[in-house]
Amino acid sequence: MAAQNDIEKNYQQAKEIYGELGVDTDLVLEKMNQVSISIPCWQGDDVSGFEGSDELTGGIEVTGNYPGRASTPEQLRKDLGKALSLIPGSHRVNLHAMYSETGSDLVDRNELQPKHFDNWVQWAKEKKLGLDFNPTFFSHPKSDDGFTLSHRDDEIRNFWIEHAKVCRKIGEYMGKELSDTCVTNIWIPDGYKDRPVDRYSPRQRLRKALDEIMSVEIDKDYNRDAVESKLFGIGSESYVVGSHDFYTAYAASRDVLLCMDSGHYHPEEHISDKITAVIDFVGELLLHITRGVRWDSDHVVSLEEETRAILAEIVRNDLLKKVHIGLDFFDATINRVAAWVIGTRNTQKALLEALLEPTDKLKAYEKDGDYTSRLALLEELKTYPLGAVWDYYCLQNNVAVREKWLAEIKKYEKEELLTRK
Ligand code: RNT
Ligand code: ZN
Repeated sequence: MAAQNDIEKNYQQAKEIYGELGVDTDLVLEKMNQVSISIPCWQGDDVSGFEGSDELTGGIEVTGNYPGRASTPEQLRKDLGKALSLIPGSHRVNLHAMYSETGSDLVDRNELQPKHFDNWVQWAKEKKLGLDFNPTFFSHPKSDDGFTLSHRDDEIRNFWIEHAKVCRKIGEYMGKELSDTCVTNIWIPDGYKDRPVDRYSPRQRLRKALDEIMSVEIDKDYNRDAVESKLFGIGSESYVVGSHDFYTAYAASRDVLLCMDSGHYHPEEHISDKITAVIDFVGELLLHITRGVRWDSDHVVSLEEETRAILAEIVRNDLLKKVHIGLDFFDATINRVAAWVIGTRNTQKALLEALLEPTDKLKAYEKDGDYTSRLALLEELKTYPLGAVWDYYCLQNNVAVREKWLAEIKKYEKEELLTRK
């Protein structure tokens, strides 16, 4: 493993190499520290939550039974803390309503209050983290038939409307307490396995339900709302009420963010191309960066073509303030703490690569119609010393360089995870 001296030496060399292209690597590393990534708490416990439910519903699926799953709030926070200590920069944790802590009280989701998330908020304060939030519209008896906010039954639909309303208040509370705007994201599983005859009424009900939810006054400095679209789920293969067109139109016509999950599209359809298509109409975006393998499988984010393309789009178009970068994966076949570290560090590497790009130069080639130079430089850049800058960034932030973090995870696995029943 490279010694500190080597890392610094390699960085100096890389600095010169990028410098020749007019890229200031020191400045890039300052920018790196200003970008926080929203890390999904649900990777730590296979989307189980603390309500005692033992079944994950809603058409999403976690496979694997790697030992050490967090089953208490303390364990989940401890695991998150471990992961965060191996990720450079300061970040955010994304919570779901099912991660409430209600003590011995049985509190249904329509009655949740900010106090049920106080432990999370105190922990986030200590760790200097932001929090994001999601109402949970699955793994609950009232979502068993596959419909929530678009349910034809008023009572059930109203239950879920109430749930979303209290969640926006909780998001506002989190944002206020942490002086850091919380993004509260609505994703519902509603849809049909087989071809419906009436595709319209559920969408009309969903639109009205959302309007009612959003009519509750919220301080936008503390909470912003997002709606997440989807193509299909398990059990909703033929029709999803909250489809891409539905939510794009909804977000564009309301003061609400659009959430695009990179696993929610046709395999050849990419959200990297969608960012600039919608941003001027929706104002701000939330991303759920994930890796779909053949389907919406929520594999851990990899440093692959689409991840790099997404981050490049954000940086090239100066959209870091308008695009909230969140991750969404849950894999139970590998160490769950390592999964957070791998997925987040990969997203950061893609961000770093994007920030190190001499975009002005490339744009000038494009403007001049010199597509040869554009392609030549884009391809040469792929073997530029990104790794040397990344290593130095980790060193600067006092986190393990290269795969050194893995030894810490193995130790944590032995001392903590494997002792869990
Ligand atoms: C489901 C959505 C949603 C969930 C989380 C747990 O398809 O992607 O974002 O993954 O809310
Ligand atoms: Zn998602």
